[in-house]
Amino acid sequence: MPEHPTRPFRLGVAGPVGTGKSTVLATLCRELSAELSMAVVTNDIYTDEDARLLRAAEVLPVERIKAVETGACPHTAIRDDITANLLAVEDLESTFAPLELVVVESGGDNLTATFSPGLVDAQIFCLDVAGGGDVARKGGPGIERADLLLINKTDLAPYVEVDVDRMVSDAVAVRDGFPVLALSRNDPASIVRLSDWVRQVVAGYRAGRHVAHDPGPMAPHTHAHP
Ligand SMILES: Nc1nc2c(ncn2[C@@H]2O[C@H](COP(=O)(O)OP(=O)(O)OP(=O)(O)O)[C@@H](O)[C@H]2O)c(=O)[nH]1
Ligand SMILES: [Mg+2]
Repeated sequence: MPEHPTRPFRLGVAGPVGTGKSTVLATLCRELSAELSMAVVTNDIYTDEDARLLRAAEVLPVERIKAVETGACPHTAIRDDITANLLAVEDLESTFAPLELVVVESGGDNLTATFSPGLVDAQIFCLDVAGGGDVARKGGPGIERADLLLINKTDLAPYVEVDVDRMVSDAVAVRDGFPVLALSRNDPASIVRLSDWVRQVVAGYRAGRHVAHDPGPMAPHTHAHP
């Protein structure tokens, strides 16, 4: 546990493709960058599309947004070999010292990808209602043990016939006390709850109370091609 943290708090945002991770980063920058000195790192497989999206949204000065092109399955760069991400984070931390919060977006992966605790101090796992009301029941390390689980895009629930309350309670049931938050970029109250959660973990980190924990890896597997 860091008694006197000497570097900024590092927060990861992971989750399946298109669940709203970049939008969550943009929201956090909008809500928190006036009170916390921030920078972000995005991960894409082949492009810097997410970084360009965030730069275009003008949520942070462009030079505080760095892209890592993983060239491989996103989980590789956030858990198996975190070197490229650590270099990007450390580069931002030294260029813009003293930063207070660095947010790292994983490339969109499947339900199994989580950050190494060597890269981030806490992680958010992002699902959305459009992925289906039963996803929260499917489990996996991110859904069960990320520091915060988001059930995102709740404004779409009526269109995809998903019961948000049910999805949240399904998630709560598999999370052993870890928090769950229903979120929509169109719901200001939910954005306040998300921002307050981040404020609270950053404050705990600064006070030396934050204990990073590992949601655990995906099941062993290989990437061999015939
Ligand atoms: N209706 C609605 N759409 C949203 C919300 N958040 C994000 N979106 C939309 O969902 C799509 C995907 O959002 P992104 O933030 O790019 O998702 P992502 O998880 O970063 O996507 P990848 O990085 O490609 O995995 C975009 O069209 C967003 O505009 C939300 O709260 N409500
Ligand atoms: Mg994205």
